[in-house]
Amino acid sequence: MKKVMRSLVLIIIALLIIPTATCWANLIQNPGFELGTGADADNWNQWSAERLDEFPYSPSSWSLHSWAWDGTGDAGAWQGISVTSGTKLSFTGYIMSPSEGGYHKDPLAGGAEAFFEIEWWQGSTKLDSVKSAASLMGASDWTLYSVAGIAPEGTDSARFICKLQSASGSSGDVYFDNLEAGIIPEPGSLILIGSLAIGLFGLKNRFGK
Ligand SMILES: [Ca+2]
Repeated sequence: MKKVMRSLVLIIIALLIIPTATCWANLIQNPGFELGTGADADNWNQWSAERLDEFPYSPSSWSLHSWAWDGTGDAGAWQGISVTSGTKLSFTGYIMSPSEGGYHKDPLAGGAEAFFEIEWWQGSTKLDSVKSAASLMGASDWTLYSVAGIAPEGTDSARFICKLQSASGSSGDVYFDNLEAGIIPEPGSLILIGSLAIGLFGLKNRFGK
């Protein structure tokens, strides 16, 4: 009887954990730019950016490369998902700019700034956006950057963006890799999961005697 109850409790805990884990499934398709044809990465909309097999985030083969060249403007790549207002999203990933100099290897300079951004959209109208608090503005080894935000009223989609912002006099190369995005659960649902877990442990102790 004790064994049966223990198995039952473990099965219920497993069923509770499965939907929780789904909340943290990566919402980014092709998050490491490993899938694609030549310079084009599958699932991504790229502008002034290309998929390159130089400087990948080890141990992968490919990353996203963008460049700034004296006023070429913003560059990068984005992909979108459907969301409802009030949804809290997180978006993280690695950014690097080479220090050696040369073709595809110039450090960011002259105000060129690389970061992650989440944009909130309603149909074809951009409502708002939020960018990572920190950004990369010079040579740097692979570093983790993150951004999080809550979808405002009226949102029906969100865009995850790897962006290189530049202006007149900006230059340099930047690489993005190993991205991850997810829905941050509401505190209420975490309390509910915690209460259920405490209840189950109580049940286990009661039947385990
Ligand atoms: Ca990669």
